[in-house]
Amino acid sequence: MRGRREEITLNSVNRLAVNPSESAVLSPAPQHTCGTLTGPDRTATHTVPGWTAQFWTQQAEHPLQRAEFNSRLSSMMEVKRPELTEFRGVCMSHYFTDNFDNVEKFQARPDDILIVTYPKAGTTWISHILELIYFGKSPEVLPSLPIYECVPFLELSAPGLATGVELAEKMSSRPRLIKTHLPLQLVPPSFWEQNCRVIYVARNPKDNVVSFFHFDRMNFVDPEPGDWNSYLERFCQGKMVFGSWYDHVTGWWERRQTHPQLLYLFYEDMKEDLPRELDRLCDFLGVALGEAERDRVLRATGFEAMKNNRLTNYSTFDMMKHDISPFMRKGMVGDWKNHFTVAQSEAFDEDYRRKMKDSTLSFRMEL
Ligand code: PPS
Repeated sequence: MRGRREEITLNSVNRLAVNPSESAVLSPAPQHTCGTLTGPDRTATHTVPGWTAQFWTQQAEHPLQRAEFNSRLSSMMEVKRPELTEFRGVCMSHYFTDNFDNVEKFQARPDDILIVTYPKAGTTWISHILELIYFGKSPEVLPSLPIYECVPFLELSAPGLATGVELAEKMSSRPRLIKTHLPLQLVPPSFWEQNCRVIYVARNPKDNVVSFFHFDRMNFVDPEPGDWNSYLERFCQGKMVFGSWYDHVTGWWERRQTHPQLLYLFYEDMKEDLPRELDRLCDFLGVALGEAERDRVLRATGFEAMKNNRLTNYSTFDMMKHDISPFMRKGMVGDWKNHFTVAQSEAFDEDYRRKMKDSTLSFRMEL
């Protein structure tokens, strides 16, 4: 390769996307990775799935590749907020259904681990715990890539990004950790056929909806959230992307009866006593962690550690605007008290009691 390697910042990437006199040398990303452009101080990263890129001040050796890269980069930056639509009886947005033919046909492997949550229930937290349990000992296996590249989001299909299915299919790590927010009935059949292990994390609905509201304000892959009052109403009606919280948490809770390979965890339990829940998780997985490794996992998965870790805090994900609200926002139980009025809380509790009356599932709204 010719030329001097240029230090990349987000600004220089943007400049490159519009200035043809600058050059990029691009190559398909190795194995299961996506291409990532990283700033020298690691404060600005741009990810273009399917490509790794090195930038050079002299002429590009592969101008056609540069053109394709630039076109993918541009389409990625043009993501528009979707409308809420209905898909097989569940509210969704097209970013999670456009690729559904391939999602449905996805071939799970017996050692895949499916991480399932209703959005904002602790997906990233449990994903990082699992990454560290399986790959934390070997830096060469756990690449310095953001979590959304190491743990593919199966049903995601957004402009300029490799689909979750593509990412999962390219993964060479064993086990593959795969994330989904799908309600039970939409999960690809091969996960059941292969008797895969499933880790479900549920969070109390009041904190869950608050977290979802702030997330939708900053995440442009989801529909416009509107104001808090109308958002809360829509949550109670199940008119959210991925449908009703009630259907989701109870559907997966019932599934435990017929799928013993399903571990059902609660965000509140993890907040209360993470070491205890880590031990439960390891028992379920049949993994024995040494004392030092266990300590390392616990230290790295505390809220502050994950908030300050660029690989877990989504600061590199372009469709999220952290100046509106950070992805790692508060990470607590009971923040709903700062959002619900007394009247909203009473009405919510009444509705909750009605909808949950036939279920053995219960939640703690505070610790
Ligand atoms: S997503 O977009 O559905 O994948 O989001 P998800 O990761 O499920 O949920 C994000 C919320 O989880 C909080 N979080 C944590 N809480 C405590 N400890 C740790 N380590 C942790 N990691 C993530 C995160 O802050 C979001 O909750 P809120 O209430 O918005 O802060």
